[in-house]
Amino acid sequence: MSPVSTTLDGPVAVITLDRPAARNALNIEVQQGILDALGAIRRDDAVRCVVITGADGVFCAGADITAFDELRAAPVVGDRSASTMFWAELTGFPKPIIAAVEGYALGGGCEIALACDIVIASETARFGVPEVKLGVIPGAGGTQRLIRAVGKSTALMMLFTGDMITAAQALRTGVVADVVGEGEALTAATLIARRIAANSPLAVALAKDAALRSFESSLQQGLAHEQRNFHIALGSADSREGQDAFLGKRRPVFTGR
Ligand code: CO8
Repeated sequence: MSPVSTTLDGPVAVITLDRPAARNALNIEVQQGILDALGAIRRDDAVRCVVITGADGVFCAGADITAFDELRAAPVVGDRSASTMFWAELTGFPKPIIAAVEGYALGGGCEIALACDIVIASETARFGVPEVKLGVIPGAGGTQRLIRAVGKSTALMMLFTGDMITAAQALRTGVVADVVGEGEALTAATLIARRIAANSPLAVALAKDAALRSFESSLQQGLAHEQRNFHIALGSADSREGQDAFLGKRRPVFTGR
């Protein structure tokens, strides 16, 4: 049985990591499974938003600790392994991705959440980067995205101690957008995904592209990129449809063109 499953709920695709005996740890099969799922979703215009979650009350316990030798064997430069391709696809994905986190999001699991656009957590969720306890450090954005998400002091406390933070702390520091009751993260994330899917997919993709550019550029460069995307959106059929629908007091029907 595949350790990753995808279900379609109208325009929302839910990808579930399903390897509960190892707390959904990321072995090659899990990473290949998410990579394949994202590839199919990327090509399917009917899917407008993605939710990633974990089965059995755990998001993901990080890299598979039994498989570190595979990681050691990978070349430092030019690696085309499923792992490298998976992280590249996740972080460069054009459609919005929401992480629905129940239970532990540790190591690579925390890095998946940090790479998603929005994180919704249940009140019992725990986030951590315990890599130093294993003699390694995060290798998929954990040092870079965590510090941007929570600020220097909290990030370094987490990175140096390996201690977890609670959902409440994650909310306070901005790692997560909302905290819901235990067992409700997927439902809450899916509701947000449906609201996103009702908007112009082109405008949402342009907003994602412009907003994430802020991590890579100066303010002036980011503003110039925003202007570029703004004018692309303004010239789209979707922007005319949005305008007509508002003025005609009806629901818009967006096509992504
Ligand atoms: N990898 C492999 N197996 C795991 C992992 C994991 N990350 N996490 C849990 N498991 C397995 C356990 O070994 C156990 O297996 P078994 O039943 O056969 O003994 C089973 O899952 C259940 O685990 P627990 O009994 O520990 O379950 P608990 O609910 O008590 O605890 C925890 C759950 C808190 C998630 C706990 O299992 C834990 O701390 N796991 C490890 C978390 C961790 O350290 N993650 C970071 C991994 S490193 C990383 O992500 C980046 C690595 C970069 C590598 C570079 C290498 C060169």
